[in-house]
Amino acid sequence: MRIVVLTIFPELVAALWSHGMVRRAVEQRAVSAEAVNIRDFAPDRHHVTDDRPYGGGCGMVMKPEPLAAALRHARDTAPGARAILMSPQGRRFDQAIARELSELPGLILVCGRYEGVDDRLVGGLIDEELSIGDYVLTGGELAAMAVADAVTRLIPGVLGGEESAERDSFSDGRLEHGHYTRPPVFEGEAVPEVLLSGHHARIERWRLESSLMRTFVNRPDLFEGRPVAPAERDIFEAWRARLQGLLGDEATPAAGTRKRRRERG
Ligand code: 4HQ
Repeated sequence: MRIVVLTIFPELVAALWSHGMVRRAVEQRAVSAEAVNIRDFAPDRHHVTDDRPYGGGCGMVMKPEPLAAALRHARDTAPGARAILMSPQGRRFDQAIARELSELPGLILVCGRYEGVDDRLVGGLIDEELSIGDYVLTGGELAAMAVADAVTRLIPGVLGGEESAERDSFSDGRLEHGHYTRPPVFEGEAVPEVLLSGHHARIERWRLESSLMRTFVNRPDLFEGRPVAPAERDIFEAWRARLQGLLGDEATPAAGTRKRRRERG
């Protein structure tokens, strides 16, 4: 995968490939990453990339010519790449989109500054707009880095153990289970007993239950519009049984549903 980021602050973006797992991915040649300075494509002597907005008002707009030239250059060095503008108006970036992008031959991530880029670029040289969330950044760089980071760790070979990506939060529509390491007791709090037991089946079940509980409490929206897997159903049924024990059979609507089904035979 080739990733080219167009920015007026290439050092800021290059910090991503100088550290940690993304650096290793570049060293392994799993990705080739480059931050291209848009200013290098400004034709005038002072390499100006911004100008005043037509119609007046405060703030500046990114001039289309340097960006267009930088984009054409990037397309030449990244065949088949998708050109993406970082923008609050874009499709909301998530793990499913990260997976989709990780299967492309290349990404060209365009970072605006100031009030944004001249709108004529959006309909033309840009394939798609992506947003990393409903808040306003001073530039697209942090958004591009978030996308490049999330995509890079999904490229085959980058994580080492591919199953690690399968266990990630969101990859199966749930948050991840809790994690613990030594010491066994920290500030009076012990690691859950089962994790020290060496009993793999029970550990797997604990992890699934932890994952479901954290999702249920923190992000119940993640359960909407997706099927409940059989192993998940087992745990939900166990919760239901415990709640019914606590509240009494008739007190829960679910108990009523079951009774009616029994009556229907
Ligand atoms: N931007 N997700 C770049 C964002 C943003 C976001 C605001 C994009 C400033 C110039 N980008 N302009 N949120 O806040 O992607």
